[in-house]
Amino acid sequence: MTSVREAAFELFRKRGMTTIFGNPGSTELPMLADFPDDFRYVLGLQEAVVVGMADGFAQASGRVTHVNLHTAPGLGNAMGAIFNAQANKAPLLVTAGQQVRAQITLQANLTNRDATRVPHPYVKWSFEPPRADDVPAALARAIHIASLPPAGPAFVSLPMDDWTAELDEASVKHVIARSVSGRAAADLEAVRALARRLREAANPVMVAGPEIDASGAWDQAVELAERQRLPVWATPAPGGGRIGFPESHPLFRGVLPPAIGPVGQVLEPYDLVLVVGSSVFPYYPYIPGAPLADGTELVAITNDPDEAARAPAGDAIVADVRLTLEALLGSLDGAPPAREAPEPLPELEPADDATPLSGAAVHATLAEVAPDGLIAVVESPSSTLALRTRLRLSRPGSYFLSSAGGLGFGLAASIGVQLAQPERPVVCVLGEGSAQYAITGLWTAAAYRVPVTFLVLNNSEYAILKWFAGMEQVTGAPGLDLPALDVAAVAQAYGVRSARVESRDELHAELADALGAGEPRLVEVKVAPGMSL
Ligand SMILES: Cc1ncc(C[n+]2csc(CCOP(=O)(O)OP(=O)(O)O)c2C)c(N)n1
Repeated sequence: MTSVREAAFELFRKRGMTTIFGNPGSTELPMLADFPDDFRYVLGLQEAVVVGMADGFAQASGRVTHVNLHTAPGLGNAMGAIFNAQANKAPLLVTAGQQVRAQITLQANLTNRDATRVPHPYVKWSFEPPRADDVPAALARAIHIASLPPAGPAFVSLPMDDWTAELDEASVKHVIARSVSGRAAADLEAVRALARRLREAANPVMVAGPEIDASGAWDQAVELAERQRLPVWATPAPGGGRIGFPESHPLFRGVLPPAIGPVGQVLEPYDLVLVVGSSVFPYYPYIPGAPLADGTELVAITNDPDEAARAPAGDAIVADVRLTLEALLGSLDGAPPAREAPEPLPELEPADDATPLSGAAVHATLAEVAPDGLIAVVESPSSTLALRTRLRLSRPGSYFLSSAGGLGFGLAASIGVQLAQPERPVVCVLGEGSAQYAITGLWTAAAYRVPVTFLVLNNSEYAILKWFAGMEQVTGAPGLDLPALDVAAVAQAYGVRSARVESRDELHAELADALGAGEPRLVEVKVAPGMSL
């Protein structure tokens, strides 16, 4: 005989899921009893932070990651972060405790009423096992569903008395042992047809999306662009949560604008647009126009049937991005096309040193001190583009941003990313407003000595919302100023050493020190109001 708990932990162990992110309550304690030594529990102080950390860990490790929440209120707190995780395609097993079975019907306190309906729109599967005996199979099913493409969160509600139930070992051994793999190759006919279209195109272009990085197709994307002499644009910034192409590469052109009309215009000079690993497109805000100009065709490669189905224009191949690029490269053997490589981009103007610093000056300084292999986790809305332009990140797995734009991802995810990638330096770039949505994550960074460098750009406002107000012709909106937020002092209170700086020299020195410190540090820099490009 074995207990449900023993069987569940054996399942997690087999799947390499030995790091669990959580915030416990009385309904979760039975799961955590006699916590095995080979597992690590990472405590977050609020559930949105717990899910954000797990999201970062799942994306940076490529593994299904378990996040355990406290019944109804914990799950409720986590919803915004689960919304982010589904947009990020982060493979998460989300579990929450539930009342003992004998008290669900009478709805005792802490019953997670209609537990499966709560996260329903944002998870791939939502389930409460009908019997304790079914818990291991339900967990296994959720793990497989989370990892199958497109990856995303799956939810299981777990009545607290199930963990000690006894099971016949033979009944769970197959459930624990089995694996499921979901990388599907593309229809060869469709790949050959795409190869023909590419060969015949006069002026084709590639748009690189986040799934290139997630599927491990970085080298194939570079090879395809180089062999076919394709200029490369990054998919629009708000939805493109990962970088899919080296941004210092001479073929790289920049980040597409995020709205329908402007994207159509940027793509107008090209006769064939090959979108790799992105939706078409993560648009926001609404600026109408033609999604594609007359004379421009588009083919998207995506592992997400829904992305393929909802695209407003162009054809799509639904399959694993790396396998499809490999097949495409195979079909393109032969002489390279007689196309001119695009002109190199003009050199950037040096950033102005005037104080308060611009976002561009901050990111130029970060670029000066950036150690090899730097990973940037980013939530600094008014300076995201400046960061992309100045840092030119060029290695896989180097950039994470919430594809859904729900604030609170950045600070939390950076901790998960660092835990998953202990050998690489991680900088978490935050607006002072964004930092507040997951501020308690600083405690976790300090308590577990997770050596993230938090760089906070403080402009005393919600700058991006003021920009949106201009776009939307809104005047007189309240709630867009943030006077007197002292993030450095808050960091100290959570146990993270911090510094507040104003000049570029001070920023340079503090950042360089923080990045080499081997412990979490926070550097808060005063920046000028407004957008920074
Ligand atoms: C959970 C959540 N709540 C509210 C918003 C709306 N929102 C988008 S950007 C933003 C302001 C961010 O301010 P800050 O981090 O200071 O960055 P800045 O715009 O000044 O660069 C807000 C409130 C959001 N995206 N997510």
